[in-house]
Amino acid sequence: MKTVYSPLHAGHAGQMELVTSAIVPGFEKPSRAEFIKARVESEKLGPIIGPVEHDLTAAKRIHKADYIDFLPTVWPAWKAAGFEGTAMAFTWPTRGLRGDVPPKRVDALLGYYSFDAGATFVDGTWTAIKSSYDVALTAAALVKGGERSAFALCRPPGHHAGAGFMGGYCYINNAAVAAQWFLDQGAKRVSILDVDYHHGNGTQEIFYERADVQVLNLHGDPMVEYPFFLGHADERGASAGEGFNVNYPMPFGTNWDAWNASLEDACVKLAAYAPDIVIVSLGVDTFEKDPISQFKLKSPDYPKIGHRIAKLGLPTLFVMEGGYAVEEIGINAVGVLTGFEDK
Ligand code: SP5
Ligand code: ZN
Repeated sequence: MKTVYSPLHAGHAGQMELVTSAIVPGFEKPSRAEFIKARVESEKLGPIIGPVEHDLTAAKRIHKADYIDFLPTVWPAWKAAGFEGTAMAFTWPTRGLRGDVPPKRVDALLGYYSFDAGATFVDGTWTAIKSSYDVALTAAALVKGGERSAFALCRPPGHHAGAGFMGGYCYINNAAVAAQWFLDQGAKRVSILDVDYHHGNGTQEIFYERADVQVLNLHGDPMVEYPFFLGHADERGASAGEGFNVNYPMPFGTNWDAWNASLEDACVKLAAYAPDIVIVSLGVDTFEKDPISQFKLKSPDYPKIGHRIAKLGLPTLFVMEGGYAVEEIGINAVGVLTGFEDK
């Protein structure tokens, strides 16, 4: 399996993160991608290639144009306003406020275009977002070109980003962009299997009323886990999309056996949908030692995930999402990929 990787992710570094009761160094940090890349090399998964640059047309097929156009302006506007440190939102247009009038200040616009304080900017952030998008589209093209699979080593991740907002370390929804791109290239149906610990609220929102993208999501129960406000089992899609969104919320402490039962059900539904392409939103924050998560998967479980996905027998694009136990992130993420290849 080929891996697509860009060193430009590394400029998205050094930001601060708001968590319950504190501001701490960001969990979503450059070493994540470097540990994964090192493991791809040491496991000899296959060649690592650089991305082809793309314009933003494919991003605007699923994201609002004004939102995408805002992203490269953030850091220059932040500096021009005389602000320092990490550019971070602090006010949001929730119920009872106007969500239809974009304000003129960059610190206010950060809130206008986000749902939490978790999508922050430093000077290298836009370049990293763009490189992550290029990585996803380049890997998608490998699969479209006939490869059985490809690995988009995306950083920053994407699955929390909706049509018009960022959040949860995510800006452009790389998996959703790739899904739409496959459809635009002639695919009839695409399935997105999101195994990240957190619910992929952005992916769900983007495709919620559509029948041409099936979205299957395994995650911590939003009654008690981030992103809290989406990801319940009764969210099954709407209008033409009725039945094509499937959520598997699971309790804190979920181990392999329980998690695997959800994976099995999702794979049965996926096979019944018979998509042309499978996109895996590959988060490994389900790991027992993840610093921000509450599931109990162990390193030997990750190859079993890949093995089950391979049994579907479909062209498969892996898109990197979360995973914050950096020492083991390479072992676990690449474990899924080697399991897929049955090595
Ligand atoms: C892509 C992805 O995995 N995004 C996750 C965003 C999670 N943001 C909320 C994190 C809350 C962490 N609180 C626990 C602090 C541990 N001491
Ligand atoms: Zn996650």
